[in-house]
Amino acid sequence: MSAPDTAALVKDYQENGFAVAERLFDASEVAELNNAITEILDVPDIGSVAEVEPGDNGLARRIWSPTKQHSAFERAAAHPRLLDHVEALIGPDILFHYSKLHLKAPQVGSVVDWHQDFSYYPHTNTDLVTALVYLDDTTTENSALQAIPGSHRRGLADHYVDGYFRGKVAGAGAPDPALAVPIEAPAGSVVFIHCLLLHYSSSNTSDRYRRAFLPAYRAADAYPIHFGAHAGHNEPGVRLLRGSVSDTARVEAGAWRLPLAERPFGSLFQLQEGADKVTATTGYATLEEAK
Ligand SMILES: O=C(O)CCC(=O)C(=O)O
Repeated sequence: MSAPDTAALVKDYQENGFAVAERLFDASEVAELNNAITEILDVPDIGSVAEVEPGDNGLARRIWSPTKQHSAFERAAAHPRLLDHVEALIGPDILFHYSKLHLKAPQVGSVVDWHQDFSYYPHTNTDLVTALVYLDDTTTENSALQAIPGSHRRGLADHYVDGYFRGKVAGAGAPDPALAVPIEAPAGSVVFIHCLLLHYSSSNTSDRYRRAFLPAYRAADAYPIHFGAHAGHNEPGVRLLRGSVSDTARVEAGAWRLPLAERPFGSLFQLQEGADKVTATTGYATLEEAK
């Protein structure tokens, strides 16, 4: 199979910090992934596989490490079509970093506050990309990702509140929402997010789900510079998907504030909401990702 034409994707990514590959996964592949979600959640204790929305609706908002929970996600994360696009963005030597899955339920769907992914896991360089795979047709109403184009070229914003890392850009430093661009796309499309892109998503005000699978990748010569909870949890699962491993860390000059949180957390939802770490009975203790 010939390599896809990714010139426009690369141009968008370099200019804006994000780029969309429409319908990279076809309808049957999307259906397979949505069936896999149903299978993962078909357990007596949903808290053993997922994080639930606050309150008492019992709805899952986040499936932990879906690539570890179902082979359909493992295959999708390593799909050659997806990796061809990742390669165009970060080069031929590709590590799988980690994965997660967000389920934004109709009329619910927790907010994801403004943030840059790199604030959670600083590395020696910024060739880290998250692929957000929409599993439903996605519009502003059902919580399309929103981003500030070009923000990936302006360094790392302040993700601290009251002296601790809170994984969000809040208060006076928060971006003007009027500058945000909603990234709407049909099911099966993939939004590639540069690790320094400022992005957020609102709650879901529609009657439709917005499910998204998020495998994250990095160049093989990008090494973590902070061995906190995220690296502690995810580094053992990092593996080569394409190309060669690197015995050399490529280092971009810069000063990166480290994610020193006040207390342990599982997901970015928990951290941004200021929630206490959830108890072992929910299963977070074994499946948490710290992002
Ligand atoms: O699922 C979303 O809407 C956003 C996810 C996100 O920004 C993240 O997990 O970093």
